[in-house]
Amino acid sequence: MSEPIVFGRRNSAYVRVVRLALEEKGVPYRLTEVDVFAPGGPPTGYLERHPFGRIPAFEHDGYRLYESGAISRYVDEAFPGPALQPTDPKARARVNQIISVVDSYAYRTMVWDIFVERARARERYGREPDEARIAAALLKAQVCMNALEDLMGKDPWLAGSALTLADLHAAPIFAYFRMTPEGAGLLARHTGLQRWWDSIAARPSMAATTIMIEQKP
Ligand SMILES: N[C@@H](CCC(=O)N[C@@H](CS)C(=O)NCC(=O)O)C(=O)O
Repeated sequence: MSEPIVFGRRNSAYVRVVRLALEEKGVPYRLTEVDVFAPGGPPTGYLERHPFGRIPAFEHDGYRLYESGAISRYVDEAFPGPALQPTDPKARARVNQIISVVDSYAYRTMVWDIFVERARARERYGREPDEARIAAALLKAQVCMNALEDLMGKDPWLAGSALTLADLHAAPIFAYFRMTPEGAGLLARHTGLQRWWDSIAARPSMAATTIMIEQKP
């Protein structure tokens, strides 16, 4: 079997999901940098890998795949290493529910409306952060955090007693969110999630996939 290839940028939250899955499984892989945010759009030919022009895309033994959820599940099922999904149907559905919550309600709110707006508005858009947008997003972020804490209950990981894909899909989003003062403050007040973050942040997979700006709040 050949080494899988991940196409995308190192600092993308969704690319990091896939890289975290590969790291947790202990699978060597190659990261091929693709900048879909370049002024001219995705590089020539990239739309053949991903018709929506997003990252990540993935290839393994000539098999091409896009969508981080499909890729992370493939990685878990196609390679040896610790299982990242439970076999029990209810527990597995919980993992999928959390992935869907993170994808549908947390990503845009916590990364774009809060992190990018607070920390990147000046360099990205040449303007001051839109405080109304941030304030509205913080309310939505709290709904997400309450829901995740509720689903997590007293477990150490988001979907039970073992690390799963649910944690790997959520961690890159929280990595950005907590870099804002508002995100760090909200996380500190959600003690279950803060404990979860402290555990996941300490994993070697997180160190191996650090987003370059991660250290700079
Ligand atoms: N549903 C996709 C979302 C991927 C996604 O939105 N990736 C972002 C980077 S983190 C992207 O490519 N954005 C480019 C754009 O919005 O044009 C997945 O799960 O892979």
